Amino acid sequence: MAYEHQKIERKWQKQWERESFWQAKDFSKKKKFYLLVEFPYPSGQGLHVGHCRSYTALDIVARKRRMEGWNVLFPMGWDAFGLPTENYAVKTGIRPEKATKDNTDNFRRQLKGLGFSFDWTREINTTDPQYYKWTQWIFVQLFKKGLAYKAKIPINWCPSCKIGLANEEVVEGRCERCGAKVAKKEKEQWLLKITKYADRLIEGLKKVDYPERVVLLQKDWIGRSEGYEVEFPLSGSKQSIEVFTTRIDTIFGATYLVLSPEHPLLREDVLKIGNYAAVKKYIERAKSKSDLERTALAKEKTGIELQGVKARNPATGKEIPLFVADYVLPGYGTGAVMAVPAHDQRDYEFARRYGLKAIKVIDSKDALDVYKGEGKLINSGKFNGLPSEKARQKIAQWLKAKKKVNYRLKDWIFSRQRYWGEPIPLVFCPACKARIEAGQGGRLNAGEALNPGWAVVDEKELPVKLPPVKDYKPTEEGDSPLAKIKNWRETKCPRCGGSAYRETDVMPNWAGSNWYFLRYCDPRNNKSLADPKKLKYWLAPPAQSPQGAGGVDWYNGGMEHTTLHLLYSRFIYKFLWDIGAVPREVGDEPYRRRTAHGVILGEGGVKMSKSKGNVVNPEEVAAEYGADALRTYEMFMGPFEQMIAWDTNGLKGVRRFLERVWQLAAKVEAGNSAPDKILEGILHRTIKKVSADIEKLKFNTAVAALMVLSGEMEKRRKICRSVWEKFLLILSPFAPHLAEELWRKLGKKKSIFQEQWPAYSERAAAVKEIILVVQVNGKVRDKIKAKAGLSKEEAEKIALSSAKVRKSIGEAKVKKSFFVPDKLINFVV
Ligand code: ANZ
Ligand code: ZN
Repeated sequence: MAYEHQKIERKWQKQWERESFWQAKDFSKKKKFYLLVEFPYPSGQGLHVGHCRSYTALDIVARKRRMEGWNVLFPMGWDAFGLPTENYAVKTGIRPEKATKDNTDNFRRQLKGLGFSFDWTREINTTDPQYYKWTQWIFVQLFKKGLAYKAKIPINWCPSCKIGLANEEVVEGRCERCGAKVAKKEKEQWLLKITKYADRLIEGLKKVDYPERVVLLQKDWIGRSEGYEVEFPLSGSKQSIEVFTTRIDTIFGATYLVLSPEHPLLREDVLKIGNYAAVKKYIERAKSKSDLERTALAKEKTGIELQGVKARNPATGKEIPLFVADYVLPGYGTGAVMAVPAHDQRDYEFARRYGLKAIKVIDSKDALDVYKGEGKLINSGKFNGLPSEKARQKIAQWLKAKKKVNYRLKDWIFSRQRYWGEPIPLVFCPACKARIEAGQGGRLNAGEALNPGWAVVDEKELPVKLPPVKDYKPTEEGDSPLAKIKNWRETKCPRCGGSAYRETDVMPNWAGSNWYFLRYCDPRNNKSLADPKKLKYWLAPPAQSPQGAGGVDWYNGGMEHTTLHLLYSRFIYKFLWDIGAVPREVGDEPYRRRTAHGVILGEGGVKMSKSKGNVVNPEEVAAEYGADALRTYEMFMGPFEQMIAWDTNGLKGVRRFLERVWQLAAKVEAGNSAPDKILEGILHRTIKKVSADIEKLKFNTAVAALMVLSGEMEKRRKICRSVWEKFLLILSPFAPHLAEELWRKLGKKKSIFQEQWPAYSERAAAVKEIILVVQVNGKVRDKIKAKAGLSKEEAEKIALSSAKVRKSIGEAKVKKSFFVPDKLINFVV
């Protein structure tokens, strides 16, 4: 009988769904386990093989956990707000709601066709008003606590499309659609004070189980840096320049100062700069460069001296020149640096180019141009001889410098001037603003005090729904198309009842994915974002959690989301925990364990892309080779965490493996017979390996072990039933449909997924019998069962104990013997 994957797969998918096998049960007495995969953006292209890698991996864990007796939550939903759908609407006029519905229908059908065991009763969609009501509610809480504020900041602006661009729409400094050079434009934006949580976001990393590289990425992104702020007085002026430095121990080597082009002292010519016109021109040019272009180490450093202005180094008392240079950024520290060319690479390059002096102030054994390390001070007056650490304290004390902690992390820009996002639920009232500014505003919450005139929409009026529009294009000034809908924009002030208008910005992509894992715990709640009792059930730390961390038990996703998404959602979660929207007992970290899978590249190792025509469509693969073959292949293709190229030959090999498993069924003995001890030994070692490998994400070696076991079974005429059953059980998470079909062929009434995950026996696993072939002068004389791992001497002894062998040797003398471990011994006589 042929292995007809299509028939089998459809059949079991329907039956599993009918029997609601994968439904998670709130408050079940069983131990709970919450497994989460990053929910997809439902693009028009449909499912990608990369999605399948993540989903198959945790589907395997989910199936195994259920068989181990856990109550498993393994949900799925849609992160459906975003640019592609919106741009499609701009181009075609097709409503984003319609496109989203079509795309999610397609994704759901595709996912079901691959046999993932998601609990579809908990499906969520971030664009559903019943969902984004709570995304807005979270924003309202942030505002009330003073964690949201409006500020003018530069955005990427395409002067030709007249549209603000997201970072991903800027390709090499140009607009992704029209190719025009992107400019910076100042625009009012809402920001969230994630920086207030910076220390806790670092601290919390100690509690969780993340891969080392992810922990480093999180820390890097936050970029905590301890240093000092030091003042450099300007000669002949009362003004001074404040710099931020982590190396105040090098201050005797500071031979010039550098200001960022955006430094407030340069905005107008308050310093009476001799060449102000040239300086101004330089500043203008810097505006068109990105931060990355400005700070890249490889880039040539440019700058211009401020003529007629000098500063005094407070340590040496000497006059030093001032420069403006774009390698100094405005948003970091004080936007000004003391340059130490002997000990800082960028300063060194700049100094060499402009012929500036370098003074070595840290002793180093090597004669380097730039020594970046620490050491004993030289050329530093009374501080000579002190080690860097000590010198920093002493010099700071002497100069009365302020200790300062800086973060690379910036506040999070939380508005977009677009349509397809959650409307920001705020209203602006000019009358209230005037009253507040005159000190007659009455009682204000922290957000109202911080943003005079702005107030939150009454919570009873949430969600603020997206109104239908005719034209999805932003306005000429780059405002959201919502700004064009007068009767939506104009409203009543929630504080005074006067005429006011709504915020027309919407939230960024990340808003809905910040907290979605909470909603899965209670997806239809219309009284709160989720019932605290359910949150407690699903997120409470298990007894064996070492640091008491709770949250999602295991979260897998792409490496590309281990910086921003992880950071943003950890921040929002901590905030929700602080205000009590999440129960205390759960702890303030949302994900107890995080893992990340590698990207799948196209055949030959190039990136998969539509333009290269090398995109593999999982649905087509499943139709031709089977969902089970696709799943098993994606687990077998290589180490889970590594980038790996698609290889159709590999896929075909896995398909052949499954076909051979299918054929093996014919050899299974009808009744229970005494087990073949050697095969049983291999089986138990396989159970042990597969069980452990799944937990360690070593899916490729787990599949390899299954292949070895099936190869052993192939060698036999008959397969003992008990061995076969256990083999099917451990194969079932990988190739669920095939395993279920073969299981039922054994006459089983219950599904294989209602069985228990097999335990392995150390004793059985230890039995490693072999057949020792004994030859005399190359002729086989006997085959003896023996323990594996014999030494040559032991093998000789066993061989010579055989009567057949002794007879064949007779009176002759053994000249020498050859030994192949675990296989053969040959006597030469
Ligand atoms: C003098 C010095 C000597 C420095 C030396 C470094 C090494 P992190 O560690 O990233 O915090 N810096 C300060 N503000 C800057 C800005 N706005 N743009 C560019 N660079 C800036 O880096 C802190 C160091 O980066 C500071 O310490 C300052 O240079 C520079 F041997 O001061 B340092
Ligand atoms: Zn008002």
